Amino acid sequence: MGLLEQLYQSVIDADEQLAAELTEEALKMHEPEAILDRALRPAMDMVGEEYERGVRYIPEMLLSADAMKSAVDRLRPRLTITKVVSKGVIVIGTVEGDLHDIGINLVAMMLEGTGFEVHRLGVDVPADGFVTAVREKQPDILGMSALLTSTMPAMSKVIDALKKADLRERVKVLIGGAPVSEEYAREIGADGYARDAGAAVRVTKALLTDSTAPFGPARRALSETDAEQ
Ligand code: B1M
Repeated sequence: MGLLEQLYQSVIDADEQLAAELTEEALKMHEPEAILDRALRPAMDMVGEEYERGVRYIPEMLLSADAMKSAVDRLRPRLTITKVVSKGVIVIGTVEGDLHDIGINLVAMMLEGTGFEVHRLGVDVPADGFVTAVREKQPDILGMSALLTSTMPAMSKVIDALKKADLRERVKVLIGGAPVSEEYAREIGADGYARDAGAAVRVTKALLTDSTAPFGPARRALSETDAEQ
């Protein structure tokens, strides 16, 4: 079994220590992004599939998440090594009712690694928590994550709350998470959507270089495909 395959298996087996060790080993020959894409993400996908099929239960899913986190912790120094002067301020969090934070933490790490100042609000953040953070930190971008179909509408509530607080035009809104789509982002009036952490960096950069966003031309930066051009 190859190293990345062993790492994939260690996350599925929820072996936290082995996952950390194998990640250290893998970093000697692979880029962190490759480790994420070829071992860690697929392992969590498999864990989710097994949960859906009823062959894995929540406590096991949680233990695999811990193994994934210990692996991601080993990647962190390599993902943030290029940190330079702040390119912009971002406030980021998982919406109300949602406790998933592995993906958003990766997004935060990648943004920090590219030189952005990131304020993490954590999980289960109510709409007024986002609004307060926008008022206090005055970020360029507000990032929201949702992993559950049932918590996606909370993103729309945050945008409504920003409008009510007269803050919507002061910040650009980026959303992401497995069930979220570009179509949904357009539907709720977000400025950007990113499929993964790499795309989040590209879309963030695109949103910040478009001085007339949000609303009109910001839509050009809505998807990572657009942002890549
Ligand atoms: Co949950 N869970 N979970 N879970 N869980 C999913 C999401 C699920 C798809 C599993 C399944 O059924 N196949 C399913 C959701 C179904 C749905 O609604 N569509 C599900 C469910 C049902 C639940 C519970 C309801 C189970 C229950 O209690 N009955 C419950 C809900 C708890 C709650 O939130 N209120 C629950 C609980 C949990 C755990 C606590 C056990 C644990 C989370 C631990 C943690 O995060 N600290 C957990 C886990 C681990 C998962 C899976 C297996 C893995 C998620 C993950 O970390 N993926 C997940 C199945 C899956 O995703 N395949 C599942 C790896 C991560 C790197 O990817 O999070 O997608 P991801 O992030 C990516 C992109 O989405 C994107 O970039 C990230 C990095 O590339 N992205 C952004 C994310 N946020 C972004 C923001 C951006 C831009 C990009 O801009 C701001």
